[in-house]
Amino acid sequence: MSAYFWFEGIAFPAIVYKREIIEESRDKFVIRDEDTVIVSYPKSGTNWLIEIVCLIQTKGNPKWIQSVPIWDRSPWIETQRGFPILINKEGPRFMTSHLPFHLFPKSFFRSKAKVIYIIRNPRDVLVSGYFFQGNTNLVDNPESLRTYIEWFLKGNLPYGSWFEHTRGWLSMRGNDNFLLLSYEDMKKNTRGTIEKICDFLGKKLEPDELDLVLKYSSFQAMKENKMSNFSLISEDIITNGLVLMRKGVAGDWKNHFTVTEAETFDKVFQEKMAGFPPGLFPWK
Ligand code: PPS
Repeated sequence: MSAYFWFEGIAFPAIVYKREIIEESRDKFVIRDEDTVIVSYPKSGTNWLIEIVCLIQTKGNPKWIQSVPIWDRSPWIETQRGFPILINKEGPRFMTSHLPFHLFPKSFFRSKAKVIYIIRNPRDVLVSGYFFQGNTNLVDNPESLRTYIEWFLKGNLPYGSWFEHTRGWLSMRGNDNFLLLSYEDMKKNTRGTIEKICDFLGKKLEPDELDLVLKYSSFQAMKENKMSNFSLISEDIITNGLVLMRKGVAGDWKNHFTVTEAETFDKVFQEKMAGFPPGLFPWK
């Protein structure tokens, strides 16, 4: 039996999603001008970004990130848990979504709400997803990485095709309320990226506050924070001990792809991402 249901051509893991909520998120959920949304294709560094934005809001004070689970600090719009929290919340909201562009709340496109979209080398997204989802009931269990690569290239995975997701959201480039970040830049220059996020959100941090944001959002600090490392996730989702904080590096795909797999991937990437300026994707 498949672990998914399909909505408008996109697969959603049946264990955490409901068709009605996906539909309501798109058609009825009202995004307000003062809201901020982190959007990503899964395994792109979403939780790292959430942690950073939470710490920016508290000026580096770790109390919030150490006392409230990450999915309640920035609820996922389209989930059974996140949706009701958000519709009942007053004031500016901070939220997250993995939704592809065409399923995102329609109200966003009439609002001034801010979206931060984070991208990551899709080869690393793939490897991260393979090791993560293989330990959950979110996807059908792939028998090998090769099978998972096939699914990834066809878009037969939760939230659909990475290529479509990225193409869709990149059409927002150039809008004032859209900030594009990459996992690779965040790794290379974390401080600079945090400053960029502060500028976008209109926040000013003192240098010592910025140091605290860096300290508490580091891979090691997040790995040790049970509110952020997914160790509190419900047992019916986990099959084999779930690790969110796996390696936290750029380029791990090179340890896993064969030469042929890398060539096949490159070919599909070139075809599907044709037309974007060279240099937009900051990975090799
Ligand atoms: S999810 O489940 O889709 O929301 O996953 P997501 O948070 O998008 O991505 C998980 C990957 O992000 C890495 N990660 C980090 N890297 C560096 N520094 C920090 N602080 C950090 N936090 C999370 C995490 O390790 C996953 O990548 P892999 O390659 O699997 O290690």
